[in-house]
Amino acid sequence: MTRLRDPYSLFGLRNYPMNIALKSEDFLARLASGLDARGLVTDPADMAPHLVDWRGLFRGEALAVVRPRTAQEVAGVVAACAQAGVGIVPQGGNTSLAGGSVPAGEGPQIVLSLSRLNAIRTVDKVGMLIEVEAGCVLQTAQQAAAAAGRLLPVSLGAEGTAEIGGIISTNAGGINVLRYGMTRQLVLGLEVVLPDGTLINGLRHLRKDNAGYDWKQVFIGSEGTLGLVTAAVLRLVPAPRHKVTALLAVPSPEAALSLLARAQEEIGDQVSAFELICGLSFDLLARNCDLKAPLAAAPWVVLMQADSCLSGIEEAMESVLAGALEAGEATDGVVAASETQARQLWALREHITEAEQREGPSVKHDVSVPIADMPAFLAEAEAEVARALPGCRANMFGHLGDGNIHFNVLIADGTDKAAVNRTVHDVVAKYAGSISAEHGIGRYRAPELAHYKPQAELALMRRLKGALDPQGLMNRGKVLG
Ligand code: 2HG
Ligand code: ZN
Repeated sequence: MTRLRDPYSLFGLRNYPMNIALKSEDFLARLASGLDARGLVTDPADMAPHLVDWRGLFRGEALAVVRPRTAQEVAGVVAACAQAGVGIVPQGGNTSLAGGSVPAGEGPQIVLSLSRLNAIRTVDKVGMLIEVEAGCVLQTAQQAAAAAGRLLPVSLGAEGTAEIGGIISTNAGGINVLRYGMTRQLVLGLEVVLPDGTLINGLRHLRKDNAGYDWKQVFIGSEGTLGLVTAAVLRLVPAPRHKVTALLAVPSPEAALSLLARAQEEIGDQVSAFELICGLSFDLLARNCDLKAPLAAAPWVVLMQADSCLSGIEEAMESVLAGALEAGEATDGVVAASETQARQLWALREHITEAEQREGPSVKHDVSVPIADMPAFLAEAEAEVARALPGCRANMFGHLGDGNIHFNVLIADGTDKAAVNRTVHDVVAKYAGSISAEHGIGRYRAPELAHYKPQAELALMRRLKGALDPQGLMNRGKVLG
């Protein structure tokens, strides 16, 4: 085993006087005794990918990366950490955009990777649910549901890497929220490990369960700061057999909202995705990813999808598009004629993050405002960026149907990122919006949460944190800072 510095000399005893006698090697040996040979990683090269986020913006240190295979092993590791006063950073696919899954804060910590708990335990076609372990990759769970003729309706760009535990811990959003809701709406049951190592099995296969507090909600979206998700029961829906995808040039966000209203009136809740993308995103896609939209250049573009178990959805979409073109809500449009074409249209949307990353430094904002206020918000926030941050450009794209836009600012080297955040978030606050619609707070937005969240709500959050994690071991430095 690699010899490590003693965590207490490493991080200072002053703040963490819990178990003074404990030495890091004794502690790690104790962890190793309950795990198999691959369960404890201390080699710096093997640990390295777990200590940095995928964008290379957030880095941290850990005593070890611990990789248990079962919920019982997770509980044992957490209990040992609780006894030793060692912090725990839960980690799934490490796809966070908010630095939520790499170590931050002070004191000795381990990264607890859930990736080896990756079994799909049940796919229940009649009960329309799936029971799956936390480390299962979202796409693998989607494929298992599809093989049973069902849909697991969480869909997002990172689905080939993101794991179910992280999806639940961050209450992930994605492109299908408009129709199926956030992850929270899909969770029927959870198995969790509390910060003291208690394992709680709430994996009930029930649609209705009003017997007592719905405690699972506390662990959904709390970003691993209150406990660890080890397995879940998720709701499935019937897999739609007919799907229609359209890309439309629109003159403005106002026009896009009229188009959304038209689509919802004519197609109803079968509109499953409604994404708004600004012209700059297409410049970035062409320049950095060699991807081009099959449309005339436009200030804004809408990517819309509707799906249904019944036929007729294609005709309904065509009628919506004809109406939109006639009313001036759209100036150009294409409808995918095949699954391949639909994938090509979605590839444009899914590559924006990569195209933006390749362009240079950017500051991300994942904000929501009331849907009807989105046009005014976009105009005001863009004007404010131009006024307060000369040389910066707003790359705006996202889930208009959910009132959630990724208002990312491309910055010049040396720009004060905190000032960029404040410029955008002050406009969000003016519209009574949220500074995190779907990516979470993590480490990145913790100072902004402290600034914008009302004191009474922060106090309530601290009471919850104190009740469940009195030692402050879980995901230090995240959410509440
Ligand atoms: C998306 O909607 C993701 O594509 C990522 O939430 C957004 O890169 C981003 O800012
Ligand atoms: Zn998004």
